[in-house]
Amino acid sequence: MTEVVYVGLGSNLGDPLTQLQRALEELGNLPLTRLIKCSSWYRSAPMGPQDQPDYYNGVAQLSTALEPLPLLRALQQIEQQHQRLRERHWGPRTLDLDILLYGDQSIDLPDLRVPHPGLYLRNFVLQPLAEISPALQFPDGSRLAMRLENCPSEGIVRLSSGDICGTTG
Ligand code: PH2
Ligand code: MG
Ligand code: MG
Repeated sequence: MTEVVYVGLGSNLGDPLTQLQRALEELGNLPLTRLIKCSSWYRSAPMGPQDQPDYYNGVAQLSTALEPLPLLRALQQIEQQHQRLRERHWGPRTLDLDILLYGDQSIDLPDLRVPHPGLYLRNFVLQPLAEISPALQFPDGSRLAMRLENCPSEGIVRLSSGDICGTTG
């Protein structure tokens, strides 16, 4: 069984755009997984502690036969390859990979909650998501367009335009 999965990418340390671009390649190289679409990159002020650099964020759409927990472990392994250190909650990081949506499943495990619990409050996730899947509906039946309308749009800038995967169609 393959599922369509959305992964949020974020970085604010160590040449963030290079980290993110490399991470996309690594996502595409995961076993049983194909990278389908990616958003533009967005720059935004940090949510949480303000004494850290601005973040760069984007969203990738994957098709995968990895189950949720094996996918989570694989994403954590990629984060480790980027010398990610876990120092403080919402602190700066070289690479953050979050499972945002896994098909239309709701998952509530000690290590993994899907949809991502912060999803509806984060313009740096909803905006790139809307760029690649504007008609998306969440597992609770709510629509992305409605969630976007209810999320503040301040402080976020879209950087590149078009498809950063380097694929067409
Ligand atoms: N991630 C965090 C904490 N704060 N702020 C922005 N703008 N973007 C992020 O990805 C982000 C954040 C923890 O995951
Ligand atoms: Mg995160
Ligand atoms: Mg994370």
